[in-house]
Amino acid sequence: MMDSSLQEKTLDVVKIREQFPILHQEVNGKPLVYFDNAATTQKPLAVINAITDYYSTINSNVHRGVHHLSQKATVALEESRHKIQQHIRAAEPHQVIFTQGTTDSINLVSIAMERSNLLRKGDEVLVSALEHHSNIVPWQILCERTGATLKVIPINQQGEIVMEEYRALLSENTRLVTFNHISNALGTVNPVQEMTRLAHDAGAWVFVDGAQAAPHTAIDVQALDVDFYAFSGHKAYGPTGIGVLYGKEKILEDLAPYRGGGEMIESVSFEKTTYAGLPHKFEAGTPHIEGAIVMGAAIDFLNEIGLDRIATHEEQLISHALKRMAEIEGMRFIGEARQRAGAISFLIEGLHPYDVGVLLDQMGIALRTGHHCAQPIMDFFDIPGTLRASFGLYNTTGEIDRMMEALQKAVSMLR
Ligand code: C6P
Repeated sequence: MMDSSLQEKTLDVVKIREQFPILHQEVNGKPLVYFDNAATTQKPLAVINAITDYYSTINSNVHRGVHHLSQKATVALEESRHKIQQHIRAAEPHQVIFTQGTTDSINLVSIAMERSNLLRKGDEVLVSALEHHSNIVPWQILCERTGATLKVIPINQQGEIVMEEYRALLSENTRLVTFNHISNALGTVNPVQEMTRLAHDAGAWVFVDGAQAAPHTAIDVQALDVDFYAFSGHKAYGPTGIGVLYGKEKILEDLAPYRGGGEMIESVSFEKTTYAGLPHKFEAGTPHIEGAIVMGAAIDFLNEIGLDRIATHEEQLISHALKRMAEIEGMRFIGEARQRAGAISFLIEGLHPYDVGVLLDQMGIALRTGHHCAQPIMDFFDIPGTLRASFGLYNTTGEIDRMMEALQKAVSMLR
């Protein structure tokens, strides 16, 4: 009998789930409930098949050969770049640089800024207290190496950025402000447009970590007016090992390259090497060709469903989950931002999150436990970690109800 809750209001989830073979398995004798989408999403057949298609039909190196396959692979890769450009509403395809993922995109900019001698003692980089380690450590290294100062934009008990304190931190010394679009640890959605406007008023650049936004919300880099925006393919139903850095054209043109090698040059001699234009200047070596092409297939998949519908469906999941989870005695939500998406972090009084996570796994439910690579957030709340349920477009309210049964069972076993 079909689970009636699968037929959700906004999306035909039954049909969508048919496209995700991995979801139709049992874990520990129970149907899998996958609530670890913030770590990585599962892949639809459109993506899985596109990988096979690439290797079965056009596998070849790109931008190098006159032969048929190389040209086909090159066209497919550039078409994918074009798709991504349109998807994030960038002005030009060459503002889309293929990287290994969000972490790589952040390192690219931080290293390129150092090489371009853009920071010196007295300069300041503002980073929000809501960040994943990937959006902290590269900037810390940049500050250590240049003598600049890293300053932290505080958050409140709801897990929201404190805007008055942010305004107060901005000054003529601020060179860069960085924060995520959506927090992986708490699900907070940050006011990107407003924060960017304030940073620009102070003359600073803005780097937005969009790793958790790409699967949940439409992105318009020009409306947001950010200087840089990064995301990963694997969190948005695409392959691992591929991601994107978007940057404003003039800024990217002026930045020094961060890796040297083939593909990123115009001409090489022992006396002087000149660099290729965008985007190739930042794409040294053979790229992750299959990943880049298949990321385009993932974008097609998302657009066929529609990000607005996905966002509405996921809002329904979050509000159903928050309502149901509040039934558990001792439930403590970590992060209760007014604007939230993607993830719910929580603790249950008297229980260690790891113990609960292990019991849930035994009942077929995949949640993440721990600090979620965001230790400063855990320090702020004075906790070692949380349990985190993070949702994707294929999840259902029925699955949330199953998680609830499992949580109740885990609580009665552990108490
Ligand atoms: N967060 C999570 O379970 P990479 O590994 O480069 O694709 O993404 C890193 C990253 C950067 N920023 C944010 C906001 C993220 O959420 C992540 C990855 C995963 O929350 C793995 S720790």
